[in-house]
Amino acid sequence: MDCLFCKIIDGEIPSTKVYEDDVCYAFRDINPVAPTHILVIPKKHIDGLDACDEGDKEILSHILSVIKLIAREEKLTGGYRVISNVGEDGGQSVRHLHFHLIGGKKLGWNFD
Ligand code: DGP
Repeated sequence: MDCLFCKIIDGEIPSTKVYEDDVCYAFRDINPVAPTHILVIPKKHIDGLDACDEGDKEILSHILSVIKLIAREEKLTGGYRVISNVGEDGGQSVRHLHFHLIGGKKLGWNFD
């Protein structure tokens, strides 16, 4: 499968790793929109949140706990935002499930 994020997990494409375990991988976004902008992705290829099924529940809950852990390590004490874009209207450009962890500044709320 020709998937950019699978290649990042495999190390074929370099990335700045923030966290890794058996289930997920986290790395810094190439186009950060805030001082902290990290992507957390499952090692299992899943196209997006819309492609998750019952069997992926443990992966999803694990990723959410990892996000909390990373936020603590990144010292995002003032808060942060977690986003998963889904499909074309949602602005998803990479069809491998990912959660954006964004913080380090006061975030606005702007949908164009
Ligand atoms: P989304 O638009 O929600 O599908 O987010 C995809 C994100 O992936 C986007 O913020 C930019 C990031 N991205 C795309 N290609 C690369 C890459 O090669 N390396 C890294 N670190 N991030 C990438």
